[in-house]
Amino acid sequence: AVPWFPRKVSDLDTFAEKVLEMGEELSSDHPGAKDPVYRRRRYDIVQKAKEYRTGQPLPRTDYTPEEKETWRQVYTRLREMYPKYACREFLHVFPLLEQNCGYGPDSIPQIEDISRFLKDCTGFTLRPVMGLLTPRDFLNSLAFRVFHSTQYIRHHSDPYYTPEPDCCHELMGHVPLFADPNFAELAQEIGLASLGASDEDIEKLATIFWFTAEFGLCREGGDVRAFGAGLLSSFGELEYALTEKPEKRTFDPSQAAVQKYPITQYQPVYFVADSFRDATSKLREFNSMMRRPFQVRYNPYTQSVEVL
Ligand code: H2B
Ligand code: FE
Repeated sequence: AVPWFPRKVSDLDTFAEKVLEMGEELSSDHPGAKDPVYRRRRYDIVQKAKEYRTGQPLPRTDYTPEEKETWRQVYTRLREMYPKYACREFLHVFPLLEQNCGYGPDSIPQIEDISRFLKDCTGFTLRPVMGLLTPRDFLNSLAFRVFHSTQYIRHHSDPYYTPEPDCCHELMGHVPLFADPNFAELAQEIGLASLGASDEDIEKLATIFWFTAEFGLCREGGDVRAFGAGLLSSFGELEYALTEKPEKRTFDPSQAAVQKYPITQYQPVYFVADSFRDATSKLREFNSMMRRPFQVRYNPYTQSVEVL
């Protein structure tokens, strides 16, 4: 049997309450687990994500001075590294986010403003989310050019560490590339392949997502630069990834799909793409070999998926 999958963008509403971890609770080893003020704050922020439905304005958050201070520390440190380490497309978009979406060291941008901007660039939009979605749900939403974004921020006790995605990771790491047409196409391609895919194929696609959107590197002239959000939101790993220490292989989806990886340490292996377009065409070829008894096509006029 083919697993259920969303056919229209409003079907993504069914994911709102199905988060894997965190959500309203924090695990006991979370840096904020013993801080009742932090927990209360997280609870309030995720309620709005839980209640959000397609078509509504995205919830705005009035961030506290403490939250803004955490953002300022992360922003300042990453921002100064980007010119040396980030890929060309990221460096092109970042100043546009500063001009149009309230990016800067002194304020945490609002997902409503970012979503409008992305929609103009590539048709991508954001949705608020309580925490980690299943890989299937998360990837399925990319088929609709929808990215789920958390709005809470990591605990202030350790601004340079987070065990989960937070707004620093989403807004600094992921958002800039969703404004790039070629990256948007790559992300949607992973999403389309995930619709109704077997559990085995979802694992492969999630691993491909890991080695591209999270930890991907790309060639630029004679140089190698980062485009993965896991790198662009972690100055420690960003610097390490571009040294000689880790192994770097040319991106090949059939290899990347089955590569083992640690989630709590720096990556021992990275994949280097020639370009987003080249990665997309390789991915299409790989996807065409997956066993799925139907094809899908996205209809942007109706924001729905046609099954062929
Ligand atoms: N859920 C959320 N909310 N954000 C993510 O970045 C995310 C996710 N990543 N679920 C997914 C899983 C990813 O690690 C893959 C596809 O497994
Ligand atoms: Fe991520």
